[in-house]
Amino acid sequence: MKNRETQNGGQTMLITGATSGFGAAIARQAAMQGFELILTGRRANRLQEISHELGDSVLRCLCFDVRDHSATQDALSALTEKEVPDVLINNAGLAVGKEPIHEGIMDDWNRMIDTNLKGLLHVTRELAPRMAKGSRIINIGSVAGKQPYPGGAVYNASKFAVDGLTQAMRMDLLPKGIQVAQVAPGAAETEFSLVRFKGDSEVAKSVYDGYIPLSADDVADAVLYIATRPSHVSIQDLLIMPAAQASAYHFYKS
Ligand code: NDP
Ligand code: 8X3
Repeated sequence: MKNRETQNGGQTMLITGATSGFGAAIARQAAMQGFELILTGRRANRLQEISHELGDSVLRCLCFDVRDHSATQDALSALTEKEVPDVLINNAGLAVGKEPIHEGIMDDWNRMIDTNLKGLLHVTRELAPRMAKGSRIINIGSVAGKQPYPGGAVYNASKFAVDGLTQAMRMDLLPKGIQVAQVAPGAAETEFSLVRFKGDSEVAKSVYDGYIPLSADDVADAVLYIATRPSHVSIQDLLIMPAAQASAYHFYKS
């Protein structure tokens, strides 16, 4: 297990899903704030691009699918003691489809459950035993993990699971001195809707018509706030919404 006093700056942050959206924005803001980064995702070209952009702040890029348990183990077990994160951001995730439950597609359901729930478990099981006292784990949940909405059933279930897991992980990791937080965003314009609607860019864009959604930077700012609190301060759950969104399904659109 890593045994190193944590201080702001010079800490290591590992981000899953760093190739776009929140993960890439977190990487950029964390680099600005002096973190050294381990960036992960499936798209090697994107990892290369962001690594090139962030230069010396990036210690290592790891290309693997969080759904694949043994690939996750192989990639993460290669980390040196210095590379074991002081801050782990469990961000990789997705929604696929928006059909009602009776029309749902099994392959879509498996992708969401295997990524959002099992992927988070695969990464956490590998890293938590090596993380030092004073480290933090920040899980990216969603308002969809606090309130369900029509057509969201399995995505909702996967994010309700993240909410429950975050609370339980916090209890289990308390004696190890590892803080566990959740950031639960509302609607944010990233590649999320493009993935959800399987590449249909018109439908994806229409999700954000008539209001100003969160940006990836808005969410990254909340994550960095949690990651940089003094070590005796634990932000446990942060719900961040666009001003035009009151709940998972109440929007004020003009
Ligand atoms: P993006 O689609 O822009 O980013 C998703 C990231 O997850 C990508 O870097 C992708 O990388 C990675 N990822 C997806 N599947 C896998 C996998 N099997 N293995 C490894 N990495 C994977 O979406 P967001 O940035 O918006 O989403 C990030 C997180 O935020 C997700 O957990 C999402 O559920 C959550 N969220 C999003 C909201 C929104 O409105 N945008 C609101 C609330 C929560 P790659 O494809 O290269 O593997
Ligand atoms: C993503 C937000 O409302 O599209 O978690 O489910 S929502």
